[in-house]
Amino acid sequence: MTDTPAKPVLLTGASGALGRMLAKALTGEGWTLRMTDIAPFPDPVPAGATFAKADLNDGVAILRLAEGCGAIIHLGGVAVERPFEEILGPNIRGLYHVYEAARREGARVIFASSNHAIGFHERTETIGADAQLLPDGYYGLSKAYGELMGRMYWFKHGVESVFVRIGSAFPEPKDARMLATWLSYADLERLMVRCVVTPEVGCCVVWGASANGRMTWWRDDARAQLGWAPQDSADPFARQLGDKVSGDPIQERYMGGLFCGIGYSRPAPAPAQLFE
Ligand code: 15L
Repeated sequence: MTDTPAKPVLLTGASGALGRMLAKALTGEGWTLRMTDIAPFPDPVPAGATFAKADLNDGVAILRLAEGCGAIIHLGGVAVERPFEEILGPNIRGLYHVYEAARREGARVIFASSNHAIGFHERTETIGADAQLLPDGYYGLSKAYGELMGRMYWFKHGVESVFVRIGSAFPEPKDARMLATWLSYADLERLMVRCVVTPEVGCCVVWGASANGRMTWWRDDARAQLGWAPQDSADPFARQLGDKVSGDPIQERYMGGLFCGIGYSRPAPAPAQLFE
């Protein structure tokens, strides 16, 4: 049994894979969840939770859903690289609605950011949470924008945020890149708990990756402040996945992998020294 938040927690993107997992896990801990998604919730709604279908574009709906909530775990929006027009509504305008609701309620936002906000850093680098944002597409750009929005709401309105730069949250790692970036569901759940129940978080970044031996890319984040340390590791999958690489030099060069290669049209890769 973990600490139980005093107020309900709004969970956006509840019908996605991570939302469904967290809905089950957090209600299992006795949390009161208000869940929402544009898609119907595919499972039976767990005891302690309610579900309301809503579009992140609908600011009034988001304000109503957030009423009385102490925290918003914001997983909603487009979760893969897509054309700009598809990202704009859910990920940019929707995020504004989430932050406005948080401001009105005095709620904390736990924003599911992504490694794709920094995807064009090279895999040979080790970067801290304050490294330059280098989004690898429109999706990554929406995550970078979300972090900046959260920063503005903290400095201007005192809205607290944790930006969780999720690596690859799947039941199991799927390829050699994920031997570095994998975040187990159990580590993600424990992280979300700490993000909500830690008394003061200010506005901070945490890298969402398990304790993978190959995770040499990311360091210096807010995990100690949050009291979180990953417990799982992709290492047992190294033998079966070590050779599972794309063969594409762009994907293999940069942290963002596949997303970096989508629509890539530079004749030659960007020289790294320009970004130092
Ligand atoms: C993400 O942000 C995506 O939502 C997910 O589908 C994966 O592609 C993941 O990043 C990743 O980089 O592995």
